[in-house]
Amino acid sequence: MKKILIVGSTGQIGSELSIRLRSIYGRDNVICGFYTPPYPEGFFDAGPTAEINSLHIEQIAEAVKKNKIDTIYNLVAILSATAEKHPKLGWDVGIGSLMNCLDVAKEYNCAVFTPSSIGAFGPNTPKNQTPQDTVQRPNTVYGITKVLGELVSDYYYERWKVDTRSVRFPGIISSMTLPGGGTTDYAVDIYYKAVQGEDFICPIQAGTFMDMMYMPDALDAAINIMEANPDKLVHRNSFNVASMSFDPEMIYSSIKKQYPDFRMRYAIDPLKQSIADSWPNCLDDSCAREEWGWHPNFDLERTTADMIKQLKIKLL
Ligand code: AKB
Repeated sequence: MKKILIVGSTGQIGSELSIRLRSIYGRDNVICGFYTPPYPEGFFDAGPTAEINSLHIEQIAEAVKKNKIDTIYNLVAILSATAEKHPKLGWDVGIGSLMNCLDVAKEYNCAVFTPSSIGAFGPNTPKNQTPQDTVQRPNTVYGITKVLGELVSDYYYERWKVDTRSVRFPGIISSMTLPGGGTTDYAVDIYYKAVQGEDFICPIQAGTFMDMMYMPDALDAAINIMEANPDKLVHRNSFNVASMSFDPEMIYSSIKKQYPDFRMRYAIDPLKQSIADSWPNCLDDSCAREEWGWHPNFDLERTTADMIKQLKIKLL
């Protein structure tokens, strides 16, 4: 049975990953590191927690030692659009947390998952069916931290046999905790507006395609890569994973089937648009499928149906 520490467990991914991991490995075998509020409802009653500022390595080490942790999920990051506004913060948080987790993992013999992103690609990368191994010259701070994360994670594996593994997440759509500061956030915000009966102002231009994924598939990816048979892994940091690619018009049409009066207008955010333009349209995830059996379950229509169902429970 694994003993897991999630560093940054209160954000969009962590708040749902913690629930899923506890359902698999047991409530007391998953320690949720928290630092920045707000905390998800019922957070402190749901299982063991540890206050961890991931920029303080001794706090990570203490939690690992005390709880005999063997696997660290490092989910701390400043997302793409916010990192462009505050580049030093984006760098310090992304790289600081990564290096601290890797060094603690090296000392205490832990496996480490640190998500990469479609943001690890840049304007010179092939846009369609982006290969697993290709040009990675991102022009955002977030993207640079993700490329460095991939390289240094592979380095810790090659040099010190730290069991590092990762996936390149697309934009993640979910209903429990809002993302913050990402370029793909519009694909979450649009559902909230539809369910709340408000118009949606879209910051991303029609015709801009990006990969997206519904949270249950993202959780499967994060858990299954850590469970994969290491002998089958040709790659480690980091795997392309994909489930759907759409532009704003496609998600709008999908929602309009359930809310025919829902209206969307455009007010393009130049920063987010330039980031989106530098990212791929859709990734080729065949290596993840071959090496550890990755397969998604949610397409756009299934995602829309479930998001609307969940948000009605949450908001109405
Ligand atoms: C962002 O938009 O910054 C993130 C990502 C794709 O990594 N959601």
